[in-house]
Amino acid sequence: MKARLVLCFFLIAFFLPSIPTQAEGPSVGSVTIRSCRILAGGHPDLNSYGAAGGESRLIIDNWNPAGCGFTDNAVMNLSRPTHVESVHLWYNWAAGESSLPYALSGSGRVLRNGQFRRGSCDPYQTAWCEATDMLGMNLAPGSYTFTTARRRVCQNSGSNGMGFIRVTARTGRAGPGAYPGQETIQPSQPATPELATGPATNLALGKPTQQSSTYSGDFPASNGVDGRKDDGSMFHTNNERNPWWQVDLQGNYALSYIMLYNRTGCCAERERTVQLLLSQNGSNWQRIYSHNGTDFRELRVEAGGRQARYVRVQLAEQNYFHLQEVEVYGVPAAGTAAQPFGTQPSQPATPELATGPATNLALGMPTQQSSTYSGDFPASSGVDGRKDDGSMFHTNNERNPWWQVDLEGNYALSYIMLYNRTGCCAERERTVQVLLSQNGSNWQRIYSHNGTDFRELRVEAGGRRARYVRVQLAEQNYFHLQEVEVYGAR
Ligand SMILES: [Ca+2]
Ligand SMILES: [Ca+2]
Repeated sequence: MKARLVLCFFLIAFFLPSIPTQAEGPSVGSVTIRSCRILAGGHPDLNSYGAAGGESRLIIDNWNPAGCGFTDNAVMNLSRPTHVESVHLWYNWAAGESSLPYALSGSGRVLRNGQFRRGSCDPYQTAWCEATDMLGMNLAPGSYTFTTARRRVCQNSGSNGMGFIRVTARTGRAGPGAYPGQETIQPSQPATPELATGPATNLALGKPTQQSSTYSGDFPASNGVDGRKDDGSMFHTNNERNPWWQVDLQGNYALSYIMLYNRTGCCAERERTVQLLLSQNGSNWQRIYSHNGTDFRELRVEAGGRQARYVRVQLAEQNYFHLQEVEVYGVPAAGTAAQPFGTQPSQPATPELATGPATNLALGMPTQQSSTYSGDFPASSGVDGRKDDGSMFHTNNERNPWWQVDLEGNYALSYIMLYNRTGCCAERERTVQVLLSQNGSNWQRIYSHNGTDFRELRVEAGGRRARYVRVQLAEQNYFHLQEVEVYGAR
């Protein structure tokens, strides 16, 4: 067990590239990352374990030493009956946080609502701690998903969108009776009554959104998933025919129900014809609900376990369309994995942009930032072509710090690339937003990051025209990026 913890600290060292010299210090001995038991790269499977059973040991470790962001789910595939003893993950705990709720599901059913509890911590980075839950469950072969209420599961680039988990278990003999006196849970087995109430996680919270038009910058599409239910936090389209709003859950889920929260200060009658549509690919939609023409404050629409990645609400008439919030509840669909973070809903580029332009329009152009941390980190470092920590822009620690570039002409933008700091502190950019403007005064927010760490982030601009590109944090913090690149055409 002690050796396992030592390995954990090395894993932590790779979460935080800023501390390798500490993690390689004498107190953790001569173990290196190569000593870690990488049993099955991105697709953990007990086939690669191969023991006859009976021995308790680490059986799944889908870590690999690549870039790591945070997601809210991890998948394990069991190829034989298994007595799963414990599940572990590691992350940077918030102050005062001691447990993390999760749901274990198989075949779209919740098998267990558990808690990861804070355990041993890294001696140097004391907020980085092991999170453990003792399961003691006998699981039949199949695919199982751990879903956490917050994005705390490490997702690395080689995991096909799946999070990072470690599982200790004993394998059993195949077939019934592998564990005398204990029932083996089948992934397709109905959940026990106390679990059938379903998980309480709002799948839409903080996910990427779009709307057919935006009434004003105060009411972007992202207001529909910001967790606030008040008129100051609505999405709001223009008055148009069949206006719509949608959210990308970034993975296929078996949906239980959707909650719509209507405007309260006025105008609730505009939502009388609201419809709800689902899609697995963002192109083919299935309408599952049409409202009956009455006013509502809160509306619950049953989804009956239908699978979807995209949820759209839309009016069946011409009007303004606004809601304070949309919540989506369900569980991960079996055998699917979330898309890598940072991806956007399918948004076909215009033909001339689809081939991908090669010129970085921002390179060497005039820049500004809301404040300058020191003379070593001017705004112009964001467009000097260098991607290293010695060439960052860097603001003070302030509310909603921003940086922007003037392209000195309006362009139809294809996409924007953000390159994050690498030596440390990448987590400061978790709330980054991208805004566009044609005149430097009126801004349109086209992207809000989902709260995960990133190294490189590509934000699709869908051919929108802009002269000014701004990046900004949605919170108080220092703000720094190594480089910002802008691609598009005249
Ligand atoms: Ca809201
Ligand atoms: Ca630079």
